Amino acid sequence: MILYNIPLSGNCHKVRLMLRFLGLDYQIYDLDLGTTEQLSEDFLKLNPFGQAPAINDQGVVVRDSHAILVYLAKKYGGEQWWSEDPILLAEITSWLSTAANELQNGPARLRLHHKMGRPIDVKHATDTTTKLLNIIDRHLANRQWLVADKLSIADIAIYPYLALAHEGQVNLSHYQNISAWLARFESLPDYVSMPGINLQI
Ligand SMILES: N[C@@H](CCC(=O)N[C@@H](CS)C(=O)NCC(=O)O)C(=O)O
Repeated sequence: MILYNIPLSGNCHKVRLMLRFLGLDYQIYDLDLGTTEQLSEDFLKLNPFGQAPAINDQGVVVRDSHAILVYLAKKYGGEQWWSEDPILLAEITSWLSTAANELQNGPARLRLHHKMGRPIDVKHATDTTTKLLNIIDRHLANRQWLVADKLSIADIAIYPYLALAHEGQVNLSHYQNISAWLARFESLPDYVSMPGINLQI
């Protein structure tokens, strides 16, 4: 399997984590952003949106971090990461949507701004972040993991941009349940970090 990757991308880190947790063999292909390789004709054939991550699994091409998590869970992971129960499946999917929406438009966007200098609507991203963090912190008050009290792709989808939130000048110290969940996640066997993550453990 080949992972088309951007080293500093939290979205790519979701896939790197999942591949490690599943113990799968893979090669990393780092896209050269300096030459806008993500917009090259060859890469646009794999992902017309010109974004990483994408994978090529023996000819099966999947783009988008959440679609890749679903694919890997269903193909290689099974029920431990996923669920066939309609209610639990809906809950997992709701967190994948939160990762693609509020997490991306809140903490990830603030990181883009403060770390990479991208112009954004800071107030909107900050308000989105505050609302999101309060919701997740309350949700984690009486559970270890986001869904059904077991680790799933929901946790993997949410993890990187919360662990990187400090790079967007977001202070998580008063969100005690989130901090405990980050530490729990980072204690998992086969956990792998990325540049920018300050481990909570
Ligand atoms: N919805 C996509 C978003 C992917 C995305 O935004 N990728 C960024 C890196 S985090 C990217 O490829 N940026 C390069 C560009 O847009 O030129 C996913 O979850 O995979």
